[in-house]
Amino acid sequence: MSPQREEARREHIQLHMEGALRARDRVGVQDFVLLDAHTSEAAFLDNLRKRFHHNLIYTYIGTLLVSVNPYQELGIYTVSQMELYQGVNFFELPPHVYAIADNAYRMMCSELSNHFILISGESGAGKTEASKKILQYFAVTCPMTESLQVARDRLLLSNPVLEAFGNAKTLRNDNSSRFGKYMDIQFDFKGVPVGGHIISYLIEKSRVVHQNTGERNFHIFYQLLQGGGHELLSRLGLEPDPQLYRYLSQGHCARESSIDDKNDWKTVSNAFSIIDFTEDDLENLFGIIASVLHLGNIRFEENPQGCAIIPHSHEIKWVAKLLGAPPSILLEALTHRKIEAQTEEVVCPLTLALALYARDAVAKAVYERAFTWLVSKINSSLVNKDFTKKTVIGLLDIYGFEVFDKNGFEQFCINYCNEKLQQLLIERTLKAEQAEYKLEGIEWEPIQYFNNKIICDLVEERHKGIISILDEECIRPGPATDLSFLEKLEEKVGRHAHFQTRKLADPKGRKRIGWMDFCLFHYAGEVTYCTRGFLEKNNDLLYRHLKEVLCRSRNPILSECFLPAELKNRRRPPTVGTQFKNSLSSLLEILTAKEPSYIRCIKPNEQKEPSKFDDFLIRHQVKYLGLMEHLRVRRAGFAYRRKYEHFLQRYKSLCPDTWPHWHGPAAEGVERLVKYIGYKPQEYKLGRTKIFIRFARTLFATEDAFEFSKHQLVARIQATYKGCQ
Ligand code: AOV
Ligand code: MG
Repeated sequence: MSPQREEARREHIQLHMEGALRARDRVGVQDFVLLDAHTSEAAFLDNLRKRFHHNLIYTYIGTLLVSVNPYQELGIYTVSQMELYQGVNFFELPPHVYAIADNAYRMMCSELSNHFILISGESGAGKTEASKKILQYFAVTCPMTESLQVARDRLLLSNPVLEAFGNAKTLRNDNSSRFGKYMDIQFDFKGVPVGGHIISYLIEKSRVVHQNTGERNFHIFYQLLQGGGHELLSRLGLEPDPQLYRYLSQGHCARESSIDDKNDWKTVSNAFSIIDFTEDDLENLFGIIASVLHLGNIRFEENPQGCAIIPHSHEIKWVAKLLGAPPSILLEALTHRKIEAQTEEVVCPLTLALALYARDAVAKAVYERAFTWLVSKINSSLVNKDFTKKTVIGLLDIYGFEVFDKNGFEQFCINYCNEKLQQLLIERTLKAEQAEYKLEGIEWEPIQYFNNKIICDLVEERHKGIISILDEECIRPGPATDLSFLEKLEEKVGRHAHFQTRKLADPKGRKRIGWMDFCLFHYAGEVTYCTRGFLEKNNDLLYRHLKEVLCRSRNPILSECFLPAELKNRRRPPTVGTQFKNSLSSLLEILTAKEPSYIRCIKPNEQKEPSKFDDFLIRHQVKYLGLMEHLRVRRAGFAYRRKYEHFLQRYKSLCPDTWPHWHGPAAEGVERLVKYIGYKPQEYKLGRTKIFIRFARTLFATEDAFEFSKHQLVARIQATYKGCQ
């Protein structure tokens, strides 16, 4: 670090320390642990509110970061801010997402361990923004070689591309992630970012064909129309006005003042050129995007026999051209269905409703597969084979918990995913922490918390959970419907404490109406789901006839995505619910093998407005995120723990008794060591196999001392402790 930077940092720290006490009453404390011993929920909120009104959006609970979305640019993400946080002990500076990133990075470098940063919170709380800030932090502050600059740029630029294809405006968030994303950033042994890998989870493909009022389709459609330019659009047979396309105008907000599609197109085009996409790749990709828009505009009519026909061929011609299929075959596949009858195949015409279903199914399928292709293409540009020994920091940014007036299969999956992540957090913090104290023989007063495992089980348990019941209905011979699915739910999980069904009467209250809801009491609140569409979306059926057309497509992306082997495979693929369940379970395996850091994001108001702190809304989030329980465990517990052997190995040079060798039991060595360097009895406890350190700052001070020269060692450590008391 340059002397100037060091100087600037020290000045900042001093100012911060001096101001801290004076400011405490006015702006709150930066770590909830510093609040009075029996902090009430009101005091917790008060602290959050004070800080928020002073634009201090970050607060710690120990090492967990709580972040409140400011809905305004605060100027706290500059390069000089990044430099300030680089290599600094966690609690020296005000809380920041950069401190979390830096801490994970430093731990990774010093212990050669793998880490992940889990960012959670409801829709619009600021997860995606936080994950972008972290990536930028690494890009700016990590050491870099000239040859690896491209790898770094690709990592950064994968974001705008994936957001264009995977994010959309919803009622909750103008840039809502409609897919889950886990990104490993890979580092070499010097801490240089050398590559990455992305795993995507269940994109909300129903959005391709339908959006609720006030919502939009995926950004890329609008960007292409607004920014693509005359030449490209005419090659794709498109007009710039999004209102002309049925798939883009159902939400009645194709043009949105907060979104600059034209400018975003420029960012995405630039990103594409750096992530190694060829002109052909892009032409084929946009061909697929355009084909979806043309598909949406295909109109069907009914002939006297009640069969669907397509009266105008304009759109069919474009779809056929862009998907690389003969128009007549495509036309037949959109209006007919092949059915296997014993030894032969019979072709029968589709009704109007089925033809509409088939059309939408193609649009969804090609978009979904193009998205998967996009992710794997980005991954191949992020691969770095030159580095075999790598450590990683994983960033998880998923769709947040969401509740709308009407919630369907998509919300069910998204909220289930959030339940699983909450469960991971509970397992790894509240539960594991308390279990460890018990195991290590540390005296401990158990702290009660709500364990949402019961809800996860309700959704995913084999043979008994909602997904299994749904799957059973999907494969059951005979007429299964969304209604019969609901009846099965009532029968099998109807008495579960977190489940309820409501048979709704029509507004006049005379007769039962055909659709019904069920209600889940999620950890984050009650959500009523409408079962309409559950079976269809879980089955995700694409008629064989259409699959054949896509498997023979001359669009190279599609021919990569739809392999002929799919046609031969007569076995039913796993349902969407089961696939999602399995992919979440592998995600949890990936995460379980790594060291965690947590960021809990809070949404301050529903109106997306700056400076508006909605007490009711925030109290609800504080409650369901379990922040009070975290605080209690953190306050009563220990910020850090190390195996005696590891602790001794690292810090033995700090004490003449243990340096250069300690021959007795490691536990005794550690005891001598910490007494020598002046740990106060209340600062630590000795367990069966580990030392437990109550405050992170104690460990940081020890770490500082370790890095300091041996001559200055004792003086420095004593001074540090004086400062801490
Ligand atoms: P999300 O990822 O948590 O929602 P985002 O990260 O997309 O939420 O944040 C929503 C919007 O809030 C952003 O588009 C910004 O306008 C604003 N915002 C969030 N964080 C900040 C910040 N640190 N500084 C300034 N503005 C911010 V979702 O993907 O819907 O679950 O599914
Ligand atoms: Mg997001």
